[in-house]
Amino acid sequence: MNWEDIYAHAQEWVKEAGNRIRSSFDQTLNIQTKSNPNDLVTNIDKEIEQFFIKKVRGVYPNHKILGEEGFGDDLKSLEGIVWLIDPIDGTMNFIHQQRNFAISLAVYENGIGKIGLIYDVVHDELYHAIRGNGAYLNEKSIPVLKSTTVKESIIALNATWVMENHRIDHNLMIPLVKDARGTRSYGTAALEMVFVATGRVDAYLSMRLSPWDFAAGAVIIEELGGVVTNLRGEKLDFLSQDSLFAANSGLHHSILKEYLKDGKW
Ligand code: 2AM
Ligand code: CA
Ligand code: CA
Ligand code: CA
Repeated sequence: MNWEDIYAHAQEWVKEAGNRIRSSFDQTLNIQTKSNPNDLVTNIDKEIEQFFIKKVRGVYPNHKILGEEGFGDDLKSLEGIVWLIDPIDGTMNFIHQQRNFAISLAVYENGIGKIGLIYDVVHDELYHAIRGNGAYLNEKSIPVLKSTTVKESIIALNATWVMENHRIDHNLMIPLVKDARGTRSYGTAALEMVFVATGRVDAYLSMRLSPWDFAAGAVIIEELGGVVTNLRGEKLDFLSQDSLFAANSGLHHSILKEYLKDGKW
C-alpha cells in the first residue's frame, strides 16, 4: 500500500471540499434535524460527504468508508483500509456562525490510525499527520506536547457535563472545573482535538462522540505524544460511540487518577 499516495490524495480532496464549503456561504442552506431538535444537518454536510465518497471510490475501490451522514458503507468491523469521514464537524457553528467548524478525515488500517486530517476551512489551516512522521499545521511541524498540571491548564468541555446529566456524575466534573485555570467550549470535537494537539487547550473531555468525530484527532494528538482514551482511560475502538478524553500525557494521567477515580465511576 502506498501510504504517501493516500496521504496526498486525502489532502487534495480535503482542500477541494473546503473550497466547496466556502463557496456555499452565499447560498441558502437547507437545514434538517436528526436525533433531536438541536442535532442539525444541512445539504452541505450531505454533499461534502458524497463528494469524498465519490473520490475515494474512484481511486481506491477496495477501501471502505464510514461517514457521519450514512452515505458510506455499513461497517461491522474495521478490517482492511477504512476512511472515517466527518464532512462538517460543528454543524451548529457552521449554520449559526459560518466559523468554528472543520472537516475531519482519517484513514485506518485494521483499526490502527494511519492518517489524520482536520481542516479548519475558514482559516485555511490544515492539521495533518501520517503515523510515525510527526504532525503538521499546513507546512509547519507542530512541536511535541509538554505535560501540564491541572492548575495551569485550560480544559475544553461542554457545560452540559458539569450540570446533572445521565452520562456522568457531575460531582466528578465540578472539582476539575474549579481547579483548572480555565474552561472553554467550542462546539466542534475535531477542532477541540487540534487545540489539544497545539497546546491551545490542555485537555478535551466529552461524554459521547462517534468514531468520525475523534479518529483523525487521535492520530494527530498521538503523533505529538498526547494521550487519547475514553473517560475511563480505556482504548477507543473507532467503530463505536464512546466518551472521549484527550490531553497531554502528564495531565491525562493526573486527571484520570485524581478526578476520574482511575475510571472506576
Ligand atoms: P457534528 O457537528 O459533526 O454533529 C458538538 O459539541 C460536537 O459534538 C460536535 O463535534 C458534534 O459533531 C458532536 N456531536 C456528536 N454527536 C452529536 C449529536 N447527537 N448532536 C450534536 N452534536 C453531536
Ligand atoms: Ca452531526
Ligand atoms: Ca462531528
Ligand atoms: Ca458532522
